[in-house]
Parts: sequence; C-alpha cells; structure tokens
Amino acid sequence: MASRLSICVVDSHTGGEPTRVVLEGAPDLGSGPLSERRERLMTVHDAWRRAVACEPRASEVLVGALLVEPHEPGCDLGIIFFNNVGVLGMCGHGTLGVVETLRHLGRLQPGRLRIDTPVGVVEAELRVDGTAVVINVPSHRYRRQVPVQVPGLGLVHGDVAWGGNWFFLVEDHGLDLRPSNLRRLQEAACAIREALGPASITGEHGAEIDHIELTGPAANRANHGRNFVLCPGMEWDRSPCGTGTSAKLACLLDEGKLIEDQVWRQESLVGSVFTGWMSRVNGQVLPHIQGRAYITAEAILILDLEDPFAFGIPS
Ligand code: PYC
Repeated sequence: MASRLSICVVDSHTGGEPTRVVLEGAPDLGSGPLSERRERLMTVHDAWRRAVACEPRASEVLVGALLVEPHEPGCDLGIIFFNNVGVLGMCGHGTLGVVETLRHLGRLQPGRLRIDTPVGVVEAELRVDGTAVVINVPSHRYRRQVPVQVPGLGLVHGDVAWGGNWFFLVEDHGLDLRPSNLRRLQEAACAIREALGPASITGEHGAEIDHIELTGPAANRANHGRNFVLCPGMEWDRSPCGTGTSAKLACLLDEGKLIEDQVWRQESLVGSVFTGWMSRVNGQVLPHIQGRAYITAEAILILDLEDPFAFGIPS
C-alpha cells in the first residue's frame, strides 16, 4: 500500500483572502446534486478536507474549492467549497479564485461560465482586464433589525440575510472597522455569533447563521461601505466577502437605499474592494460581485501516512 498520498492544488488570493483549488487527488464523491455530494464530503471524507484546509498545510483563513462534475443541466462545472471547520454553501471570493485558476491554467478565456454549487447555480464572467464578475444565487433579507443582547457588547441589532450563506449584519456595534482594532472586532463578532443560538435567532427554517458581518463607513471615500466578516471557523475574511456583500446588497435594496444596477463598492478591513450591484437576470434581481484574484502557488500536497498530522490538526 502507498505510504503517501498526493493532492495537486493551485492557490490564489482574492482581496487578501486565499483560495486553494484542488485539481487532482480528491475523493470520489459520486454523482447527484451537489448538496448531497457536499454531505458526503462532510460525513465520509472529512479527514481529506482537514488535510487540505487545516494546519499544518493550511490555516483557518483558507477556503478550499473542490471542482466536480456539475449536476444541474447547462453547467460547465461544479464547485464544493470547504474550510477549516466544514463546508460552505457558496463562496464569492473563492469563485473568483477558481476563475483566475482556470485562466492561469489556460482552461478559460474571457466569457461566461455556469457553475453548479450546493446552494444553486451561479455564473461567472471573466473579463479581458483580468477581473471577473460573479452572478450569485438569489439573495434576500429575511429579518430586519433583530435585537440581541451580547455579553461584553450590550444590545445590538442585526439583519438576517441570505447571500449563499446565512449572515447577521450589525451596524450598531460601536466599533471602528480598522486593522488596529482587530482583536476587539474578532471578540465582538464571536460574542455576537455565540449569542444568536441561545436567543433562537436563525435563518429560514431554523438554519444556523454562521457568518457575522459588522458593517460601517468606508475608510476610502471612493467606496460606499466597509465590513468585517467573521467566517464559520471564527476566522475573519480578508476580502469584502462575496456572499457577505451579496447579503449587504440585498438588505440595501430591501431598505430602498440601493436601486437596481446602482454600484456599491464594498471595502474589507484590509482595504480590498468588491464592486457590487443588483441586476435583473431572467426576471430575478441577482447580486453581481466584481473582483480580481491572483495566483500565489502551484503545489503538490504530500500526505505521509506515517505523519500523525497527515490529515491535519482539527480546528
Ligand atoms: O467570499 O463569499 C465569500 C466568502 C465566504 C467565506 C469566506 N469568503
């Protein structure tokens, strides 16, 4: 029996947030809807997920992207996103990372791709300037200004919104969204996340809200807002978060603060920017997220089966 396994990957970052696209060495997840194959990844192949996304080969900040055959008719590929603690529904920065990876490998020319994900079909358009636009799943605000008492922070209010993942968007947190305040932001967002379950605040049908988005004014006057997004593994998104920006756009539209086709430039804590807008596609108003990813590495991950941490250090 082989004493080593190899996994071929390409790494990139989008606005500072890394994506690791797996090209070879993935487990066979079978066929069927991606939601079922995502379940199989979680239940049967979780050690493989940890090997790719956890220390010592990766870190809490990395999002993995497993390319699979699509299930939905008319799609060019399927993607299952995962991180240090589990799987994601959709990932905006990660989709931009996949597009750049395919372009880097010579597998993609400017034009459109239809992509199957566990939460629905999305599209991506690679532009000649190297940027790409993700046309995300339908996004909406489910509940408005839900109060929650948070230890160490007090009473805050949040919008519950779907952007391909569930978000709790809080504006009255009273904190400056700047890098020197990082520890406080992380503590506050973690405390909000932990307060939601006991307060029975969920997404639709009792879905767990696993992303917290603290919003506020932009630092750069060219932009419209800044965010700090806490991801499910309690790590923060260095990018403005594609699904988080989609959730924000849905709230702004619902609030009447944004109209169709109006541009919203969303800034992250590190100052990276996604340009977002809501536009009608086949009768549905969908979030459009434009950004750019850059390749950082091509690598072969080695899993030495004698290594006690071959399958990662669980987060
Ligand atoms: O860009 O949608 C996103 C995302 C989700 C988690 C990390 N990034």
